[in-house]
Amino acid sequence: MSWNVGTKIHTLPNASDAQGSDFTISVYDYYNSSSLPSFVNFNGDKTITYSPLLADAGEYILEVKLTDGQPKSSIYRCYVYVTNTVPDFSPSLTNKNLYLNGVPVTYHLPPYSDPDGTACTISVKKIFGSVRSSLPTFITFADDQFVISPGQYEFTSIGTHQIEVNLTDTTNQLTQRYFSVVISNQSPFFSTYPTNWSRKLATATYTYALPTYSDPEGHTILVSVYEIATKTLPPFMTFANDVLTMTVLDTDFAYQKSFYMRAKLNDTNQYNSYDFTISLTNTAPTFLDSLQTQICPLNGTVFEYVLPTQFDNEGQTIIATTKEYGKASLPAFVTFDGLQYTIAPGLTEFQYVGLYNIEIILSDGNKYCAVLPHFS
Ligand SMILES: [Ca+2]
Ligand SMILES: [Ca+2]
Ligand SMILES: [Ca+2]
Repeated sequence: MSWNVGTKIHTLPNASDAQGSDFTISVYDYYNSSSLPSFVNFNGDKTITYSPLLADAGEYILEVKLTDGQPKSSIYRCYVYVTNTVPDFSPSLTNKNLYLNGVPVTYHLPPYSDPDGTACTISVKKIFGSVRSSLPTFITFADDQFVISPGQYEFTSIGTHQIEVNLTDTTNQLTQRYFSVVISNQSPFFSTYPTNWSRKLATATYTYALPTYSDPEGHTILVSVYEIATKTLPPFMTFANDVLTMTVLDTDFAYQKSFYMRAKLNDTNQYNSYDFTISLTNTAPTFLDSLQTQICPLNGTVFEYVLPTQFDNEGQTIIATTKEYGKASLPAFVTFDGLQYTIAPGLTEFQYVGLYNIEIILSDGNKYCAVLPHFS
């Protein structure tokens, strides 16, 4: 028979002798025929009582001998197993995951017991590989309960911590169970992705506000913005209070391009980066109306041709220059003051009769357009 500790009564079957003689029953230890194990009691009749202590756990063989006083006897063997079972938890331990948000997490161990009914004691360790040490300072254990309480800024606590729980019954039967504490931190983030931005290169002060942002654990967020290529801000930009301020002149042609920018949100442990572009554009000046071919009869008249209005989208100063197309200057009978032509061939200057292609270039100092009015 086999059982955990505790009293058990074993009643032997009825016995008889073929000749009807009186007979006696004796019970003894197979290994020591002069005695019984200390926890076994036989009443001389049919009852064997087992009252083992935990210290008696083990395997035993008893022999039961029937004898009628004659040399003949019958011997029966009885196998006895006294067991001592380790204590354990039910249900098993569970892992604990938490974020570094300053809110303590408690973990009460599940119920535990020793099937043999003895009291259990618990000790806990941190285990790393085969190295055991006391619990980290941010984990305390008392009254079967863990309190996991890393400070909101205790970034050194981030990671996986393996905890060993040693459950021991009064006979030092040990069960080791494990669970892990995983402490995580998340990076701050923008509510919406920063948008690309483009404006004209006018004399202006522009602002670009970053989207709102937050940190899942409520950490303080450091915000920085810089040009990716130079790791700093271009000279015309400043950044304060989540706003980029850009102060440009319409003649800052060096800034007429796209700046590849990065905004970084950092809780000093985790960060997120967001890339966007800041662009300043410039377009060439134009005439608001088309130019007209001028036909000037050689009759001694002085003709004037006032050009249409010139316009630059960015408001830059427009410089108009002109010459005969393919030549270095205007024809000798034409003069230009920036806004109008004066065409004054002399009455008898027959050598000027013909078609002249005149080129005008409008420049804002950076971009220009060229048009060809015709005089004839
Ligand atoms: Ca036990
Ligand atoms: Ca965080
Ligand atoms: Ca322009």
